[in-house]
Formats: sequence, C-alpha cells, structure tokens
Amino acid sequence: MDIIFSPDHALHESPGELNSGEWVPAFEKPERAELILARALEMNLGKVVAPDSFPRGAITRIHDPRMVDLLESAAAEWAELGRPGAALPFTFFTRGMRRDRVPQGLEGRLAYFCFDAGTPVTATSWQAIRSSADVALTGARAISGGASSVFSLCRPPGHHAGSDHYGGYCFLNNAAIAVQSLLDSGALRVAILDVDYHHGNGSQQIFYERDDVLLVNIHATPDQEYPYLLGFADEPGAGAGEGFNLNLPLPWGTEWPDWSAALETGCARVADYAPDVLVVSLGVDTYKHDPISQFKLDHEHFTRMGARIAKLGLPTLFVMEGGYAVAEIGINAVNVLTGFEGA
Ligand code: OKP
Ligand code: ZN
Repeated sequence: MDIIFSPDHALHESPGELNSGEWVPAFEKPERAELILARALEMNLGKVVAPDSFPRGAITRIHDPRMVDLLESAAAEWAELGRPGAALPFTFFTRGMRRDRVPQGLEGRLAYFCFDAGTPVTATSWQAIRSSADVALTGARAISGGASSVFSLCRPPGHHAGSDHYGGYCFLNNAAIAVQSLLDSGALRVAILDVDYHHGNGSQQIFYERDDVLLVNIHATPDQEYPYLLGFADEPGAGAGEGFNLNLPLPWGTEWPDWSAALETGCARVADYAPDVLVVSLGVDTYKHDPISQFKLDHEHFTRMGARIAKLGLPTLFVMEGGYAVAEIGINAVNVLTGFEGA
C-alpha cells in the first residue's frame, strides 16, 4: 500500500512535557515518524507519496474556524507578548464556567480551546499540523479514487482533538478530517476503528450525534487512564447517532486474549454497519514496553491485529496516531500493515 508522508512533520517538536510532576523530554517526537517510515521501506510496504495541499475548508468541515485560527497564530502572538518557549495555556474549563464566549486575549483563547498542558504550539508547529491533515486527506482521496488500502503516516496525531478543543499531543483530528472528505466524495457510511491505547475523545465528540459515521474505540478505561473524562462503556451516541458509538474500555495490564476479544466485538459491529470505507486510527501504544501505557501487546499481536482488520474486506485508510516505545515503533506499526496485506 502507498505510504503518504511529509517531512514537514519534523517542524513540530515539543520542548518537553510534564510527566508525574516532572519536566521530561517529550514522548511525542519527530523520530517516531522517521522510524515508522524507515521500517515501512525496509519491509517494502509500498511507495512513498508526498501529500497534496488541501484548502482550509477541508479542515473547517470538522473544526471551529476560531480554533484553526488560534493554532495558526498562537506562536506568533505568544512571541509578540514577549514570552519564551511555546504557547501553552495555564487554565482550563471546569464546571460552572462560561462556554458561550471566547475571551479576546491569547491566554484566554488557549484556555478556551486547549484541554491539557502537553500540547505546545511552537513557532513552526502550524506547518507540521497542516501537513499532517494533508497527509490524511491525501490518503482519503486515494481511497475515494479506488485504492483498497493506504497508510497516512500522520504526525502530529489527531484523535484527541475535537471540533473546538485540542490536546493530548493532537491539534487537528486527521482521521475525522479524512472521514468527512470520504463522505463528501460519495461514501454514505464510514466506520472508524480506533485501536490506540488512549480513548479517541475528539473523534467521539465530533461524530457523537451522527449515524453516517460509526466509531469503535478500544482503549484503557478512563477510570484509570488519560483522557479520563470520556470513553466509558455507557456512551452509545446521542440523537441520530444513538447506537453508532461503541466504547470498549479495558483495564491496565490487558494482554492479547482480552484485547483481541474486544477487537472481535468491534469488528463484528463494523461488519454489521457495512460501511463503504474503514478508517483505522492506528496507535501502537498498546505495546508492552510503551513508556506511558499499561497494555501488554507484543510484536506478533500487531500482525494479527492487521490480519483481523483485513478480514472485514473493506477499503481501509490507516491513519497514524500514538506509540511511544520509539525504538520499536516501526516494527509495531508496520506489523499491522503487513499483517493486513498478508491476510
Ligand atoms: C496521545 B495518543 C504523560 C501523560 C500522558 C497525554 C497522552 C496523550 C496520548 N505526560 N499525556 O493517544 O497516543
Ligand atoms: Zn495513545
């Protein structure tokens, strides 16, 4: 399968992050994408294709234009205020606060649109953020044009970004933007299977009231794990979307037997929905040695994951999300793809 990739991803590099109360090197780093690409080439997965540039309108089909504006200008505004480093909020929403007006100042807009302290906007981040969305959109265009499978090697990732909030290393929801473009190009129903260790809260919020997108999420239970405040089993969708959101939360320590049972449940739901296209939010932070995660999958399980997904027999767009065991990220991510192709 073709690999959509842009070297522009490297323009986003977090200066570091808070982890367990300490300032540490960022887990989400450029090396991740480079090592996945190197492994894909080593395994002859396919040819590397540069992304096309898509109009901003493809992004604002999903995201509030005010948030997109903020992502584009935050770093320059931050510098103008004489602040060092990257643009980061200091405060966040909680119960009882105003949601109906966006504050004027930069700090206020960051507080309004950003939901965590781990998602800094640096001077060159925007170009990487935009190119990551272009990588997803280019993959979607190939699928609409008849390709049976494509790998959009997105970085930064996207599944924590909602229509009007960003966080969790994610700025724009690349998978959701791709899904919308597939629908706009003629697909009637699209399913998202999110296998990242963390719940894809952004994707859930975006599609929660829609029945043209089924979202299946397999992830660590929010009782124990980030993003904590969404992703429980009792979130079936609402309104027209009721029955089109399936959360399959699992406890810390989950190993392949329980994880693959959830995959079976999720795949059965996808098959029942009979979508025109499947989009896989591909995180490999379920790996047993991931530094910020608590599941126990091993290399071979990623191959089996890909083979099970292939059995659905659907045109499939893989969109890269998380995975932080950097030395082995290439093996794990590409195992899913070769498992898919070998099935
Ligand atoms: C993004 B994706 C470490 C705590 C974790 C955010 C995790 C975001 C994961 N400082 N913070 O779903 O892989
Ligand atoms: Zn994750």
